[in-house]
Amino acid sequence: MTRRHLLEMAAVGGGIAAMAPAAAPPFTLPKLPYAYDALEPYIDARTMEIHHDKHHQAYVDNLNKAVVGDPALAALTVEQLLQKIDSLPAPLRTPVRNQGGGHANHSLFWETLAPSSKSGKPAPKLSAALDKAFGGFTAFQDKLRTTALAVFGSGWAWLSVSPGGELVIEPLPNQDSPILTGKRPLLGIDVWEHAYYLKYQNRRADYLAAILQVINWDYVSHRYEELSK
Ligand code: MN3
Repeated sequence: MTRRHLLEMAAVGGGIAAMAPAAAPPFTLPKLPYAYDALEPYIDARTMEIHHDKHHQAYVDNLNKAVVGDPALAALTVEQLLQKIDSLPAPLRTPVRNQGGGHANHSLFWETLAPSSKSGKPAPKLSAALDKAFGGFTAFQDKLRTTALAVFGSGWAWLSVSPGGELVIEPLPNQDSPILTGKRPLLGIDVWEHAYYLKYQNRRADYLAAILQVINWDYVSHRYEELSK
């Protein structure tokens, strides 16, 4: 039962106000779309388990704590919260940026990964856009990898669609989402040490070479087509 289903049921049943305040917290940890060990040997099962069950859960829990007592905000999606961050009450902006960003970023991250046997290639429309923006798939991968390698401290390297519809690669610190600057994220590479330290320790370059073997290009291509409409 997702939050959206609950809201729809509540709406059918007489309005969102019919939901008891003691209902389940508004934000919930999405299930991994594959087993913890599905990305082996590139990403190890223990890292996936801790990353999803502990790190992502903590962003969800902290976001729930931040919006508790504010039903209007709790009724929004995390993407909507990030989109309207500048109009939120001042005390909420930092938790939404960090915890909401962490929740949104990881929710997308799990979906954009797949076992290497199912990684595939960008579909024609995305492939053409990558060629146009970066000069080819190999050049795109090189740019994403070097951008991720250069992130100082904790952060992500992002492939996003800009407000003007262009594909852009950018590094962002911490859990800052591309949504904060009006972009629509397609694919993010998490380079917080929690994403790779158990298997790769300080060897971020090795982790980056590995994770590029387990990108779910079907998902990313489909997302690009949806966001380009
Ligand atoms: Mn992470």
